[in-house]
Amino acid sequence: MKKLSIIGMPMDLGQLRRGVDMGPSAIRYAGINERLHELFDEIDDLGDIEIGRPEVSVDSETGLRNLELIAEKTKILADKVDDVIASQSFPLVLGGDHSIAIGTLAGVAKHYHNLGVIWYDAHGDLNTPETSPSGNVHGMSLAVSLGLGHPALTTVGGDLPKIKSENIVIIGARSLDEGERKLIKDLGIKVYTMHEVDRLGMTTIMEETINYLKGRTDGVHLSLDLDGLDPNDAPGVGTPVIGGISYRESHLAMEMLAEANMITSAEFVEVNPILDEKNKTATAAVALIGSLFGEKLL
Ligand code: B3U
Ligand code: MN
Ligand code: MN
Repeated sequence: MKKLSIIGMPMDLGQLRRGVDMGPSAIRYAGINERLHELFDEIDDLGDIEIGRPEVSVDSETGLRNLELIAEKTKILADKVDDVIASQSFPLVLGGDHSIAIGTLAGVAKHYHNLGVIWYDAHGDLNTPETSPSGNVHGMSLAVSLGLGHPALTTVGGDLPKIKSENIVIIGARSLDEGERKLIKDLGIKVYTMHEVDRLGMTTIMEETINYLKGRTDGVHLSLDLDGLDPNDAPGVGTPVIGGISYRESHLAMEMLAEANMITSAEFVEVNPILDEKNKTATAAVALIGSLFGEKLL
């Protein structure tokens, strides 16, 4: 029996722009249930995790914004994701800014020894409090999952690290900070920047990614930041970066993942309806989710 559980995580505490807390609503409004109902035997929308409207706080020692709150809320998400997997259902998390991945990965990682991660993003999200140019936690979530960063975050949902550097593939990177580049080199993280997207094409990148992860992992999480796409195709994101992956290339990537039958959990993040044009970005997210779960053109 094929079961899907949808978890909304309307958290905008990992960055400064308001509106990304409405991402889950925008994605539901764009018709996620209708799109997926034929692809699963059962779809359970678990609603949104309660975030509230907390005061913005800045950690005096590190300059990190909303540190304690992000730790508290991502822990709740981790437990929910853990429960969903334990009930033999596929967890699909709707963000929210990308700091939510701290919770998603903490929950997923309880079920896999060698969890693979595809990080589809214009950014690396590999900053630490020492290297972050902004103090925004959404630029740190991949590093946190590797066990690097503030202990309040790296210990969310259990021991660290949640993932291993050799099990990560980043796709679509085109805005990497100095410290992130150094970390990528030091840890040997596999990255397909936009240079490789142009040079190799998405077909080769996905074939290589699938082969690479297939041999070494026992589950693969897809963390898709809508800003990985070009801002023409996905304008409703907080930090757009020109020269991104096209809508078509992204569909191809999702279709190839569906064929490979390897994704065991997923999240779609950074949809900001206030910055969007007629819900274009949420609509793109829903279409990509359809392809990821095996929707066919013919
Ligand atoms: N690398 C920058 C900007 C950034 C990261 N993720 C997004 N923007 N979406 C930072 O603040 O860490
Ligand atoms: Mn991101
Ligand atoms: Mn990004």
